[in-house]
Amino acid sequence: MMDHKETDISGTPVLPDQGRRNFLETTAKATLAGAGLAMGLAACKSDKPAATAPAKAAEGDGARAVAPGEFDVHPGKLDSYYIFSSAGHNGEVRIYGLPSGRTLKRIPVFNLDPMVGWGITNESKKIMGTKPDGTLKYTTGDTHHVHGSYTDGTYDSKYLWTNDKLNGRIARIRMDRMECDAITEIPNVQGFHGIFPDKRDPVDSNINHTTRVFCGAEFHSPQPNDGRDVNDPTKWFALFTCVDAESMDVRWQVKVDGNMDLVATSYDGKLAATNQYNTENGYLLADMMSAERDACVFFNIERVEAAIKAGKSFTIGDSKVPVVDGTHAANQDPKTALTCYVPVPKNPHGVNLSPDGKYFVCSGKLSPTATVIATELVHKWFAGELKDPRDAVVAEPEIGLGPLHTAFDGRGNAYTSLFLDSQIVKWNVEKAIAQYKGDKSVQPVVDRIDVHYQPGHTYASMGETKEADGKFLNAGNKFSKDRFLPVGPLHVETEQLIDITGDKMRLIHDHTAYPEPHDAIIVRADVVKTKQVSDMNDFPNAVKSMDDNRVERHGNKVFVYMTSQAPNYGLAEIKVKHGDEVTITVTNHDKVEDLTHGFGIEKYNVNFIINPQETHSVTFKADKPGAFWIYCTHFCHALHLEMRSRFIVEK
Ligand code: K7E
Ligand code: CUA
Ligand code: CA
Repeated sequence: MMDHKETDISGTPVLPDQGRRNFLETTAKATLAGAGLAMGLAACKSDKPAATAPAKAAEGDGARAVAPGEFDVHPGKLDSYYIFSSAGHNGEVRIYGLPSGRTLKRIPVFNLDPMVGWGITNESKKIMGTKPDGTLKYTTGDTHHVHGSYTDGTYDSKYLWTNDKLNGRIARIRMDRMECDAITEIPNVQGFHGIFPDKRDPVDSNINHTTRVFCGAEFHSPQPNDGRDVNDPTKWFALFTCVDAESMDVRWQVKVDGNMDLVATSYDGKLAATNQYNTENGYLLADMMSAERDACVFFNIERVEAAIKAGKSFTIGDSKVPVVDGTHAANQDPKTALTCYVPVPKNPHGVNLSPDGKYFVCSGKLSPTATVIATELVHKWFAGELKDPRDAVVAEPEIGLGPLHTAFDGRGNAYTSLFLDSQIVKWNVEKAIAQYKGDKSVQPVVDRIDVHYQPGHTYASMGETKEADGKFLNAGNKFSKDRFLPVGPLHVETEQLIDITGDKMRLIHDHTAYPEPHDAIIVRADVVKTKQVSDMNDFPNAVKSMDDNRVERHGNKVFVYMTSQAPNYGLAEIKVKHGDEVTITVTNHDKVEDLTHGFGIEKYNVNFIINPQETHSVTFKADKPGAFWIYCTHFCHALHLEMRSRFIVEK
């Protein structure tokens, strides 16, 4: 649309982004070369499928351009999809609407959030975890992946899970409220990266919903990590973990050779897969890249659990979690093996399952390929009917430079993000299989589109379910550079929405994201069911009646019970003594949807909200005498400014 114009519709100069893309590609390669990757990339370069690939897509191609307004969501109209997105080292989970790209919510999880009061209220601190002195154990986190619970192979709108790569924790979000309700710290792991719920019970196939969540660990660490072996990384190893979807308890772990990056699960519940980039067990970058091939490891879940039942497990340090041995050495016989290591080209990244459940695709990263592994053949290997795990590979098309993650449209096409090429490449899985079988006339790559710039994850609407609908694809780009107004050194990131309904991909628009999202899922709006007004009875500490407004003293502990109802707090004044430990519990009696109140105390660092019919509490020390206003921080009423109470701390 803007191809031959120097200004866009508003008269703003348009930058020649194709050149920019090439520039970035060069710098990215130079940077990697500087890190010792020159060899690998030189190989990539010579293997570049340019000769066989169709001409590069020009984003501005007039014939395919998105018409102005084609995907607009007009004021008052609702989006047709939700995106549930990770937020990276911001530690939260975010919700956007599609196709508008509008931000709908930020759900604090591993981070502090004074708007909500996350990490401030007693209820949220209990979920986040505290030290013996009552302060938070961790206040940071790094979310990379968000996945939803499944029933019958598609989202059931019950739970979301996300990982904390930084402190080895898994969090659950209940989707009726879109709030975090549980966080579990996983023992003896570091670099907890990939996460994926199962979709069916591996033993009882009548249980056709999520019961377990699998967690990979990217970094090797001493086992246990109590000061032993700190100077001998050759003794370190990594554990694959299963967490119970309901109780959020850690069920079991598997010791592996190598490491675990991303995770995917089969629809029959029997297999979990994880890609490994460090089969070398290296602890220096050069060592992690020394082997020509790494692996995609498959876990036979039923056998792992049978081995634990049979008592073939051990424990590590203080952890009571049973651990079984999934290393090569302990799993030589396929018929009893817990793990199957399928070799793939060196240092792969994401692993994703096709919506028909037939293929796991490992993206090459350092190799310009994607590796297609047939689910059925992995089962065959475990049955002793396939000699070499590598024989489970049914295709390995060359698709471009720096493949990271793959999404699917449910029509047999895969879409892989190419970090170095700054593109999304569309390729056909069956064509790739035919080519691998020797048919030289087929070309698996069917389309490419430039994205801006350096994409990490790409994901499609309902793409990780049996209901993949092939409508939208999002490219989460790591560099935005010239796509938005500059705002100082830190750029916002670009999420680019792409129409994948036709043969050719079409860029719909850029939306911004505060750094830095990794993976996300796109869920049809009608699937998601939330509740806008809570039930007061769900809060055990609710101050249920206006008559219950009171201050109780037990020694130097003071308990304040109060209500809020626009535009009043139940107590106009709260009196305590200097040095008291004060617990204030507030119940919002307003029943009207969207009528949230805030609760802030001047100079006391207290700030949280109470949604309709909810109850929250805070505990703190009255460590300075004086009079301090409590005020409502959340706009609720014409008399919102007058909604106040006095907190009196007597000398
Ligand atoms: Cu590729 Cu952590 Cu899913 Cu980032 S990971 S992009
Ligand atoms: Cu209550 Cu503002
Ligand atoms: Ca490697």
